Amino acid sequence: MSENSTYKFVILGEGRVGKTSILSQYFNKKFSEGQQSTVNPSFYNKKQIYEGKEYQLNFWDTAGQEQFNAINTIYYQNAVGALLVYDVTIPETFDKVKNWVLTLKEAVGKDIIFVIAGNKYDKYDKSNKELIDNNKANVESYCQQENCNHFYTSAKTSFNLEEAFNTLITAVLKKVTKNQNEGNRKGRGRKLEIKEQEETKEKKRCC
Ligand SMILES: Nc1nc2c(ncn2[C@@H]2O[C@H](COP(=O)(O)OP(=O)(O)OP(=O)(O)O)[C@@H](O)[C@H]2O)c(=O)[nH]1
Ligand SMILES: [Mg+2]
Repeated sequence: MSENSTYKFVILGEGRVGKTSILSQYFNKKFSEGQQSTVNPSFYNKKQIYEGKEYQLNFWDTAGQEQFNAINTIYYQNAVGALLVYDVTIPETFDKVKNWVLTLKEAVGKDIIFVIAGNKYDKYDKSNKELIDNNKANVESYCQQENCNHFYTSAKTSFNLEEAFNTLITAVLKKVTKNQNEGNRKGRGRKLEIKEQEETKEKKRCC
């Protein structure tokens, strides 16, 4: 049986937090101040070599607006990893991330690997500093409790995007290869057992 080498990732978060902009910057090095709200989900593909093997990673962009939430559930089925995005200048969008985590775990399983991105960090200035800093302890304690990584990002300047994606991709591929290796070992173990049983039978027949 051939091993799976295509994996699905999703990017989730409240409307207008910057999901499409993050993907557009990371994959196409493009940023638009006038980015339109996503209506139809689409995906970006990335080829990734990990431990000498090639993987196809598909990153699905979804619409964050409430009216599309029912549609979203279809898109995150079978996902192995997720980038959860909030807008650092709107702390309530971080509370929505917590809801997404619950929904995601329910739909995909509690082992789903996710990274949280506090996006629009380029807006960290005098007017937003206090707001962002005040929410930091809340974010950190949640990430500690959930054992996940958090990055401040900017789709505008591409700040920390490589780091966030690399962390997510590496964690997923590490888990996937570990599962595959364990599966192979079990498979080989079973084959050995069967062979031994057959040899015993052969011996019984011959003598
Ligand atoms: N300054 C700044 N603006 C950003 C950043 N990321 C996105 N934006 C702006 O925020 C707005 C919304 O960005 P989108 O990428 O469309 O957000 P989205 O999460 O995909 O929104 P939906 O598709 O409606 O769910 C756009 O005007 C972007 O230009 C960022 O890192 N910094
Ligand atoms: Mg979008």
